[in-house]
Amino acid sequence: MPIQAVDVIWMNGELVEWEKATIHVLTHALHYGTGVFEGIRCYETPKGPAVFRLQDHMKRLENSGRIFMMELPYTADELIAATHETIKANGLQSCYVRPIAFRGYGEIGVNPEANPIDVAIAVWPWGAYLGEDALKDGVRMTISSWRRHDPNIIPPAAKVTGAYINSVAAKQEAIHKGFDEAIMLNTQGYVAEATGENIFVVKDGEITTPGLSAGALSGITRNSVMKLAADLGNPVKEAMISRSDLYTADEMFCCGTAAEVTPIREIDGRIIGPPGPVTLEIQQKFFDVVKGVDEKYAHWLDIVS
Ligand code: PPE
Repeated sequence: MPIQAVDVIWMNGELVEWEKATIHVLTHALHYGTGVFEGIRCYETPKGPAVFRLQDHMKRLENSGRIFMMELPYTADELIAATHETIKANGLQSCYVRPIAFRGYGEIGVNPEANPIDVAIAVWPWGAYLGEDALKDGVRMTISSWRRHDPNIIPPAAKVTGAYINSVAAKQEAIHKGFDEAIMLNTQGYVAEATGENIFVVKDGEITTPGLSAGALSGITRNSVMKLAADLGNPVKEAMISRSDLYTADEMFCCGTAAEVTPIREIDGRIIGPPGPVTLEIQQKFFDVVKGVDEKYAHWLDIVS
């Protein structure tokens, strides 16, 4: 997805011009993947631009850092204020928000501890992640030949830059095979997640998703979908999901901040079909909530004042 440049990026406490938000080529994170990040969306609502579950995202960023002994030099509240400042400074009504904290320039070598922890927050307008038609018509997925990294290799609970090489490999393979996205199995062979989304399966009216112990990122959209589905009278069950569960599903969808709630219409030549009623109901509810139409979850919306 192309980046649409805006005016300024927040870097280590200051707003800097977009073109000047650069780093040294010997930045530790570039060499060793020592960065933690988030993906957040800000939606246009009747009360103005609103960031969806901002506090939860900043908390996860802090936790990702904690797993890798990276104590962030800013508190979650400071990063929340910085996010507001950056959105306002760029005059955006809706956007994607990308905070990143990473080991910067200092030493080269695997031990990162002499390197500073730099923090940046970028925002830009971003459309539908899996393509403009994806939200309406659904996407085609394939099961990757690459396995998801295991909790004792790289914890899926941490949104760490280095781990994404696993997603990159699976994504490229899927695109080269002619699919939109890859589903990754864990080392035991059960469904973990997609390269940047959590997976949900609907069978005989029952909704299931892999548990976090299957190697899924604790997605904030996943958590939101689980709450909304329960409200709609159809609570989601966490279960071990095998590839045949995917092939025989009545409906499937994936979700994430970037992908929002995207239906899956085919998996490896097995046609699941156009988006089904359970998927569509959850998708509608999700957009009503993030866009401030449904007031019940107003506390999830962080209004940029
Ligand atoms: N799994 C993975 C591997 C993942 O990267 C994401 C988010 C999710 C699940 C869903 O998590 P959440 O956004 O909290 O619901 N992926 C982010 C980055 C995508 C990218 O290409 O970069 C995102 O959706 O912003």
